[in-house]
Amino acid sequence: MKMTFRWYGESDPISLEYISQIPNMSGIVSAIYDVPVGEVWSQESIDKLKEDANSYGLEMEVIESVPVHEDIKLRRGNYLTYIENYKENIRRLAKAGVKCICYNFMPVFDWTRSVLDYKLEDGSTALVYYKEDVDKLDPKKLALPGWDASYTPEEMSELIDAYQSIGEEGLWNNLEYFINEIIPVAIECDVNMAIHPDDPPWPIFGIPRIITNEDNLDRFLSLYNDKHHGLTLCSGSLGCTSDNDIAKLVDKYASVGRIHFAHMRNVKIIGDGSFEESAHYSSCGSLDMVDIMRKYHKHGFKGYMRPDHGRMIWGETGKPGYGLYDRALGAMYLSGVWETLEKLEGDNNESSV
Ligand code: DNO
Repeated sequence: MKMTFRWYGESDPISLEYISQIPNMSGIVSAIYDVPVGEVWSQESIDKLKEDANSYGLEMEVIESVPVHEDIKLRRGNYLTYIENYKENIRRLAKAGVKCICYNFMPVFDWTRSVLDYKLEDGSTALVYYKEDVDKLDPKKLALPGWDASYTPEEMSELIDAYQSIGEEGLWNNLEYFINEIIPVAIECDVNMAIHPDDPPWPIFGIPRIITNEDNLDRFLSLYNDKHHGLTLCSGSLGCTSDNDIAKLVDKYASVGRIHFAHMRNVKIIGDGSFEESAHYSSCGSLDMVDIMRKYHKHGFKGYMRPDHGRMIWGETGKPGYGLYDRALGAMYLSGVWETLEKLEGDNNESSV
């Protein structure tokens, strides 16, 4: 396992130096942020990102995300050009030594929450999703960090209608088409493509979402039978409903080498489709983080891991979910669990000789 940390480039208030000071940190997870969705990233900007990371002793082997243009997800308009651009981005990233690309196939909206700075009892703030508040939101007027904010309300309305009319099966067809186009390039470049599950893993605003549960992950993986076609297993996204057993999913997909990127986040399930993000430590939320780590370890997981969203603690302000302190605590906790598992395994091996 290689521990990594998400970094939003030069505009990120957290410096590469700070990231490099977190013990056991192997590299950053980043992207080129100043290029419109769907366009080709310049080789210079990719190389510069890598050099910046390397100059602090950090690798740049994971990209999150190369976003998928809505025309591809709807298979309309300029989708053929955007798919060619996507392939070119895979080639260019591979040239810079990237080994894993995270992406998602969520229509219009990326991760969705009702409040980004909900005050918890201990004074820290966290991202939360309260179903009844989300149900009252107007998707045409929403903009959350990480979303493509370039749509006008009219464009947004048209997009939402378009997804409602293709429905889940239409989205599956378009995903299959996209996968059949890009995976051969990923194989050629030896880059692992790792889809991120939908967050939350259920339809919102009447728009279909399909990367949501075990059946759909099975269906997704069966679209292309090659290990370069795999998953970002996000414990927090899939784990905000008790219908998904994260340790079981990790056990299943790590055993066949299809998890390339592990997002580790704990969540507190509030019931009836609501949840609060919590500190990584198991008893702070609903997930048994050690059990999940144990499953990765059991299968000799060699992929990348990162602490996912953190709370805001110790007075820090910044990008919701992506402050330094709580994510650094998360990274250390996860590295500590991993080191323990490694050493216990060593002990077991010795005692069995
Ligand atoms: C949330 C993230 C997601 C993720 C994309 C991957 O913080 O986990 O925004 O980066 O969905 O494509």
